[in-house]
Amino acid sequence: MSDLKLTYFDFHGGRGEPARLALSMGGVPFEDDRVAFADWPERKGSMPFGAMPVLVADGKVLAQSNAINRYVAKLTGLYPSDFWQAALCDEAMDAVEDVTNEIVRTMFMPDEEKKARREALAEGMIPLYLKRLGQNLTAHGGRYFADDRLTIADLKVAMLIRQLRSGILDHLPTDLPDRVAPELVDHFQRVMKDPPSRPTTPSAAWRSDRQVYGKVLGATDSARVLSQCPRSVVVVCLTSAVETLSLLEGLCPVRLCARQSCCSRSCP
Ligand SMILES: N[C@@H](CCC(=O)N[C@@H](CS)C(=O)NCC(=O)O)C(=O)O
Repeated sequence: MSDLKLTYFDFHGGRGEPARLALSMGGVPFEDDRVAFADWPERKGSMPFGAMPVLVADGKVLAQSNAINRYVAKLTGLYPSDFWQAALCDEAMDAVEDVTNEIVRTMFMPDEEKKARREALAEGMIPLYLKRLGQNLTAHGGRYFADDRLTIADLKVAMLIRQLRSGILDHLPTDLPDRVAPELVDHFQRVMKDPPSRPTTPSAAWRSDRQVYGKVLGATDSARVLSQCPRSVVVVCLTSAVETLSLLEGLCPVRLCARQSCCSRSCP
């Protein structure tokens, strides 16, 4: 068995989570290297494309999330051997990447521009993609995206649905998946019920060296906010509370700052 290290941000979502879930579900041991947002600037330069996830297998480095997903899924039996079924799996994963790329593009936009762009996405591209993914799911029997069984594609689509419903993304209505593709919501709930696929929580190391302060902010681009924070303090946006609170589960008591404006270093 390869010696594996998977490096990704320390939260239970995004591009790194499907591979984490697949390895956990497959019982494949791996080093779960979680990067705190505050540490990202100093680690970015060491990543092949300046981004994560990155997998190191026996000292060899692999970047690009879907390449990692496919590799890990082959190791864990979550990738079809039939070429056509494998292509269906890839189709779903690439569709999720298209949506993710569009959302990520809005992350650092000024608020008004972000609002307009996200509202446009919520009217156009995202429902189009969700509907098509839902139709694909139905066309393949309604339970899985490919091969009549759980594959890495199911994990990746489920992560997108969870993110869209979580409320972490301002200006995207959280009921969008329920309205336009309820079959994807059922699918997400089924996938998440599988005990080994439950989301992982932040690592103990992350917990132990940070105090967490909740702060009521209008925006939820936590990567930007967190990257400005001193290591000992993490400021969390609480307006879009669902995902944030699940991230905080078991971490420590959340304290709300009295002031409403966005800051980091002046936090207690
Ligand atoms: N095409 C790449 C995109 C990777 C990517 O943009 N990752 C994000 C996290 S999901 C990242 O590292 N962002 C921080 C940065 O770009 O500085 C992939 O699929 O892995």
